[in-house]
Amino acid sequence: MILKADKIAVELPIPNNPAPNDAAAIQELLGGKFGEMSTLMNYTFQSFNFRGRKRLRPYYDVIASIAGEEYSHIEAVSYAINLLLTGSTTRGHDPKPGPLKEVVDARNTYHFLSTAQTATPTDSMGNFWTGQNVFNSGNLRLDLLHNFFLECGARANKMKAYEMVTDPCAREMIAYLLVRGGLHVVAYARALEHLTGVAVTKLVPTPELSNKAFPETHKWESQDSHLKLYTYSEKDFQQAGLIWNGPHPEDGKPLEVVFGAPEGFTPPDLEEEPQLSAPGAEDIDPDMFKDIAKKMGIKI
Ligand code: MN3
Repeated sequence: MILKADKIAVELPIPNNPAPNDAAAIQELLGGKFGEMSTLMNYTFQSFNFRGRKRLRPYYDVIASIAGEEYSHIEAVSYAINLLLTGSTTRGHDPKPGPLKEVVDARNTYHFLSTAQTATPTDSMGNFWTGQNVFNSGNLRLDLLHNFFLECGARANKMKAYEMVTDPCAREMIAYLLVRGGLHVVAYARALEHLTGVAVTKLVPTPELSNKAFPETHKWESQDSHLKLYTYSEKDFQQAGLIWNGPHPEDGKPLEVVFGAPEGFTPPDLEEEPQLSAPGAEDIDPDMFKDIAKKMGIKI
């Protein structure tokens, strides 16, 4: 089961300018083959489908813990896309001046035709994410090898996406994912080491460029975020610590399991976009909710 918080993992600065084509590029990190939807769904299915849990519990706990975190990553990428798209059309109800005309040449027209100027479950070319991106053979060694490869591929895409976009909103989000995805690379490398004795952490970092080359990662690393594996549960998945221990392969600092989730930040509020009929519901009176809340003793 999952417990949700109305928080976002990384505080995103408001973009300097709307940038619909930057948003289109960032879509690769959401719905691409190596995007966050893929990591989320790979580890989710692998944890649901895990056989031999009694004997191999620590591996299950690592995969299930990381699956929990990936939900917060699809959320972070989506919010960055939403913020980069905000302001790229003219707000208002009057269709005659063509409030959407500014975006007719935007690379991803789904952002405006199919949604309310918001994220889509697609890659950077507008291809919809597919379950064919999920690999779950059931063989622990194969699945962990796949996950290690997936996280390295994801890291490569994050690095390239960072190099395509210069807005602080996009870069802040990517840097956070580089740190956390970098930790997931190490986690699957450690799991493979425990399972086989092969020194997989010697392949870290792949690609070879260190996260330290990306300035926005520094504050996360100074808070030891690259060392902390969160279980996303107060009580469960504690055996992840039987695998997640020892020195970090890059800086030698001790790896640490944290029971629970990071505190997070309040998610940005997205303004209404009347030219996209979003959200509509014009005749909802906020006072109606106030009255109901008062009667029910709910704080709003
Ligand atoms: Mn991730």
